[in-house]
Amino acid sequence: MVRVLALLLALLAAPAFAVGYTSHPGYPAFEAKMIREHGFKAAELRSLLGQAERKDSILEAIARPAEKRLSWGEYRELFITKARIDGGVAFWRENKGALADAAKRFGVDPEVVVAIIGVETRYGGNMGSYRVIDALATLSFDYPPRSAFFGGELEQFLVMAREQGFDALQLKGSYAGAMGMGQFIPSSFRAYAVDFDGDGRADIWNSRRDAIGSVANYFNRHGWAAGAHVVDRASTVGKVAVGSMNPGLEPNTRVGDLQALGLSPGVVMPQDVIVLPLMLQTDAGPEYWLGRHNFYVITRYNRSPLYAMAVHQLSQEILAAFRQP
Ligand SMILES: [Ca+2]
Repeated sequence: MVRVLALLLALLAAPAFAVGYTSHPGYPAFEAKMIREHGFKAAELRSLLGQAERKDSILEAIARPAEKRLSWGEYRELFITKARIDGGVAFWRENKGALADAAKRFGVDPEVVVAIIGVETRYGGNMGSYRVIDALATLSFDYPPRSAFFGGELEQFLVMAREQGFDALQLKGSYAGAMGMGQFIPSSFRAYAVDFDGDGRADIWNSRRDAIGSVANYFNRHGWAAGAHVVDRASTVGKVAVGSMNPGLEPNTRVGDLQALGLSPGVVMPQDVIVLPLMLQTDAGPEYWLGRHNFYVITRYNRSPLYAMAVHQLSQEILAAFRQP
């Protein structure tokens, strides 16, 4: 029996069982591009992609993201919890220096950086268990609706691993190839990740200082205005023009024109400020909100109004709890 088990284990461990992507019909074009544009060697690419595995659970997950399944009320319950608020206060206390340095250098409020890391990975507690190469290869080669996007991310990933001296077969991330405490996809890593602890590379998995600096830099580069309003509650004044609610992610409506849509701002705002009118569903009925420029900036991280609302509200809860003696 022991001998049979040992044989089984040896068979399971044998590389002959790895699926690999080098025989996929889409592989030759990818290989040619990596050689032509980035100077990779064919043998090196075949070794890497030959060890990448198709994961059906990734194909299932990509088809039903939380932002599309849940109402605002349900989404809010997932992220605005006592555990996540307490976790944010603890993370802030433990990383006070790094958060203060990032706020100073990048002009981004610390509570927003903390909330992003909290929503993305529970402060680094859940950074994803897929090998990034499996996630990106599966989505590049076996998910036609987004193969162009994920093919680009696979390309960026291999370049990134080479640049930073990471082992491309070891790095872990989400089912969509998002990495580290702030869940950067490879193109975002290359554009925005920073080495904020000065050890020579941006390690957003293991260095909290690097993760904090990288999220703050991302917000800085997308135009975060420190201390400015993010989103304010609106009240209804008559019948709401439902067809004009949630018109995208960018503010598009003058405050002066809100009344014609059946809304009135919950705070004093000049008539010519441009806002994003939002209607978000909860069990108790719809909530109405007015997104500002900073709300739009949060959606540059994840293009969903529910996500931006959750990050903002979590940031405010953490800030309030952090300030309590
Ligand atoms: Ca570093």
